[in-house]
Amino acid sequence: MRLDYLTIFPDYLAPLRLSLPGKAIESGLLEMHVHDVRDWTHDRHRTVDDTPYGGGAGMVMKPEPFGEAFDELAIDGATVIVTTPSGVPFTQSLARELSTRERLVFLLGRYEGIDQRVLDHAATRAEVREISLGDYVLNGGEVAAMAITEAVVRLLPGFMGNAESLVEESHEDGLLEYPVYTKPATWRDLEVPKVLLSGDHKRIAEWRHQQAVERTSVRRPDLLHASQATSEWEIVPAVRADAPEIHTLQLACWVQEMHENPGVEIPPLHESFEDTVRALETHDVYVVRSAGRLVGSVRGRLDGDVWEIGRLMTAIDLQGRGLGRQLLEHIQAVAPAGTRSYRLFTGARSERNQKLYKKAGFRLRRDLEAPPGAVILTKTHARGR
Ligand code: JD8
Repeated sequence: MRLDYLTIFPDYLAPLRLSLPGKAIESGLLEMHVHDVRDWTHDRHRTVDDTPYGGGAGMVMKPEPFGEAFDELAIDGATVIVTTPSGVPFTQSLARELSTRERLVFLLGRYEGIDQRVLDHAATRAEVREISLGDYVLNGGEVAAMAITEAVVRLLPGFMGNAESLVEESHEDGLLEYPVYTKPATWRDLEVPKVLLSGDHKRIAEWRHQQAVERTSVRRPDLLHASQATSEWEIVPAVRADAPEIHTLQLACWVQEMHENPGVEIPPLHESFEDTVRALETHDVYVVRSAGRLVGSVRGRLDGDVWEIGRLMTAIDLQGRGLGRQLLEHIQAVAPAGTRSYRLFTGARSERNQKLYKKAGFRLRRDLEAPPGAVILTKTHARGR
């Protein structure tokens, strides 16, 4: 990924070089270029601002230096990020979306902001995203750019030493983090919760989920409502007419999977549309729509007394809102009579998916033979206990 920053305070971004380990830049995973907008001025005072048309307090940043910078940096086809208090809120799901881009160009304003024609012109050459860090006023766009950079870059494949931890985080599944503890087991007469010392992974997963839900309901009920509000995303049985969108969502999810796990073999990528149509006959397939768009799907098929769950998929821009968890809960709930256990396959390196399933009580079964590049997770059905 290439990152360019246009600012009148280039030194303000110096800390980025500290937080983004050099090896990511050395390994070519990341390329960072900070530019001083004044370099594209031609007057003695290197002027970048002027009084606002229509009057009012403060100054506005002039368009010409930005235009010349765009030409020299050839921003065509890039994603231009303008950090501004009037932008859309920055979220984890937006971070994930931006992490799929090849190039980000940050426009960082000061004063009262940047002449609007700079954004309008950029939009004729590149994708332009106006993003706000939050509902408070800063003096410029640099701080927001640094936060967005860190949130995006750490999602790049191969960036975080152990991608595993990425999945456990707040906002990943629509819930805040559960409390964490480490040695010593007793500190200043304070004990670590006994369940965490039990070694019972199922009870630990349930306790952690409960803690996350409680914290979220107290501190961020809006998140809880958002994930509860999936009822607005009604999960319904799929029909033949859903097949084209299911196939499209499937391809999108596998491409994302390939992007997040370079070199991973994704068998379903080779499945045809006819395979998707046939699956509507051979499986119980469910879909979710939001504003008419098919945004999620999952399927199940009975193999003896095992309910085989598969193709759990959610649209990239809705990931992290608990929809995946909702689909997983639903497909378990609709398991037919006679089901004694659940089984599912996922990518051996798909930490995100494996965590979702483990959090839901599934266990990784290295003792069972899985297709190449995949792992099997199973869970006993209530009736099977
Ligand atoms: C860019 C100029 C200052 C803003 C007059 C104060 C983001 N969450 C956020 N809060 N503030 C910003 C932000 C502020 C900026 C610029 C981003 C460029 N200012 C202006 C309008 C009122 N001054 C931000 N992201």
